[in-house]
Amino acid sequence: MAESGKTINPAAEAMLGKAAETGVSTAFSRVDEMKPCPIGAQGLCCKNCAMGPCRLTKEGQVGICGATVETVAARNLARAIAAGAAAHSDHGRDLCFVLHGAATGEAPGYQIRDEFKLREVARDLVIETEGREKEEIAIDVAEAALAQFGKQTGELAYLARAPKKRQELWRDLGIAPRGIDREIVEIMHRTVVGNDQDAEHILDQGMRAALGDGWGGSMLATDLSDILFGTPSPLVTQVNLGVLKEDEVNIIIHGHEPTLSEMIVAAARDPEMVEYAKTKGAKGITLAGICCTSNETLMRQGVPSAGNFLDQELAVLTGAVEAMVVDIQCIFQGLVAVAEDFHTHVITTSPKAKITGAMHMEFDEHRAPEIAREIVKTAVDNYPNRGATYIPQGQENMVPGFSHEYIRYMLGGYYRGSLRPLNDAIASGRLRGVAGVVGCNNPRVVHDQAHFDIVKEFLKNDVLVVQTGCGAICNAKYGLLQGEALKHAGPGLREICETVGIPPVLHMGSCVDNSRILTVLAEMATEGGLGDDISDIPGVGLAPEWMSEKALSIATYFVASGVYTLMGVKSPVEGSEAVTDIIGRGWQEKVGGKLEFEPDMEKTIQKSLDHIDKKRAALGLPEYDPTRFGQSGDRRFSAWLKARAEGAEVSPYSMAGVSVEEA
Ligand code: BF8
Repeated sequence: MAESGKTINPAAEAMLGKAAETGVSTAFSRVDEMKPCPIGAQGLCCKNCAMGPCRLTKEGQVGICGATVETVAARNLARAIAAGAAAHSDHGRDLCFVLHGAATGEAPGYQIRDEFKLREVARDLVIETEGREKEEIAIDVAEAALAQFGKQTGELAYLARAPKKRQELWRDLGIAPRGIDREIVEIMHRTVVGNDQDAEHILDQGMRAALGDGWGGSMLATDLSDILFGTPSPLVTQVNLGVLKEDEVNIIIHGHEPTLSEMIVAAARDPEMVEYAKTKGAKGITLAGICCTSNETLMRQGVPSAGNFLDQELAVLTGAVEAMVVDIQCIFQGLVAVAEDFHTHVITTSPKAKITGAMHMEFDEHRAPEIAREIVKTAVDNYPNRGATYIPQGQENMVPGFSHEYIRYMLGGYYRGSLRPLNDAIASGRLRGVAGVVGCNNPRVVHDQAHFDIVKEFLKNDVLVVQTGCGAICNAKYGLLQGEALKHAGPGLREICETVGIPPVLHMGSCVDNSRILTVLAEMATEGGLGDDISDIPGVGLAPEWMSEKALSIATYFVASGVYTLMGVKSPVEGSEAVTDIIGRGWQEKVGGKLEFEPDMEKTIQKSLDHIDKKRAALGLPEYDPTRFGQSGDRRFSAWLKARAEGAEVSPYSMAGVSVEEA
């Protein structure tokens, strides 16, 4: 870890030095000044009516209305889940409008890039495809998708993608979501003063709304993004603040929706615009992403990433950013204050998110290419205003783009694409299990450290890791999202990755793309060999540096789908033993997954591996034994080459006799 003790990213450390020198405030410094409210931190502040706010401090105390500690903590958690589910789902809703516009021609600039996926989605939404033009199908898909938000009865169409057993469980428990919006609204209703006052019952609705996010709003956001912008497949790009260029116009795209950012990519790559940048003295235009906009554009367009959540203010501090273009979610208001010390324009674009003091250039999908050009031109025009710059050196290669479609393909091509080899690898013990390590950064813990330490330890233990969101960008910075990372992998994992030709950590996209992980888990459960439900799979979900309400929604839908999910930092309900028990032991009994908050990383790793081993045992799989498999092919080959270079008389046939130790 670097000197400040606040980040493990040397580029971020360099920028923190600059912030300290110049007295610029960032989240890294504000966190020292802002002690968390001890009552709110425990989940025990109730401000749902004007008789309070009631500040409960211990078990047994009640609010003015008589609400108990567990009711208050459950209501607070449920409301946070509702907010997170609303954010993801509203993102999905907007993509419905863009798809509709693309199909009718009212949204010029957008097109249907993945017709195959369109037809697949149409099938799942029960829309006729035979003999129809893609535009006709797309209009119906967009309308059917929109209807999923406002549905009042029945259940969401995509629940049918879950294993049969899981669907039945949801129905039996009464938590199968009827409509995406309805479940969110119902949480708001239930948590109004004097309404639902049974913690377990409130939190059941939390699961229902979260499932509406994972198997509804987020899954639609992912699918429609793929239809419009292409289903990702692996490519090579770069990450870290060093992707910014001293002699080019630097534009950062930050936020979540791919709709505007895709247009900005096109505008920034337009040769005319590049020529225009040259007239201003720049050598060209560099576009770089932050947060999930970055995930969206790096996996489809190869746009490099300047970093994750906590890197956003540091990027402006370089003095080399002409425009920070933001849309929705995870955007620090503090960006505007940092930008005041530089020439950087912070440009808000969403009708849903303005920031006082920022420039607003509102996005409208009906004239997206034009607006994108205006934004890029504004950035270019700002280049001559640039003062001194300081871009920390260093960037790393990464290979993003492992959509579930690509994972299926890479395991067997078009002809035999399936997850069978993955299941077999787990069943044989070559892979101990799988882990999804996702979510944010949080300045209350060391930037990037938990993500990196946990994932490295999983790799050593032959656990295949998939990542999304800021967790994925984090480990890309430290080289784990490329082939070279195999040096960290245990023998079985290494063998699998070498055979398939993949890095040991798979980037699966943005935070709404956690729905891709659900799809993979559902397919693993139905493929055979690993039980018949998601809760049977030797796997875990983690968000070790979470901070957003969206992470709580994600965690809850993973748990309700059967996944043991461990969150770091701190528990938002630590003031209530009863609620801690409901979401842990209680949910474990109900849905086969449990939600646990574990700030200790060593314990998190141990609990994860223990859980994976327990699931292996329950399936009757051989105990994990790292010595059983894989003297990896290329290590033995390297040893053979080395022996030959040193003059040893080795024939190609002796390769098998060279021990790994010699490598
Ligand atoms: O949705 S991981 S900090 S950027 S909330 Fe935000 Fe967290 Fe990053 Fe993407 Ni997800």
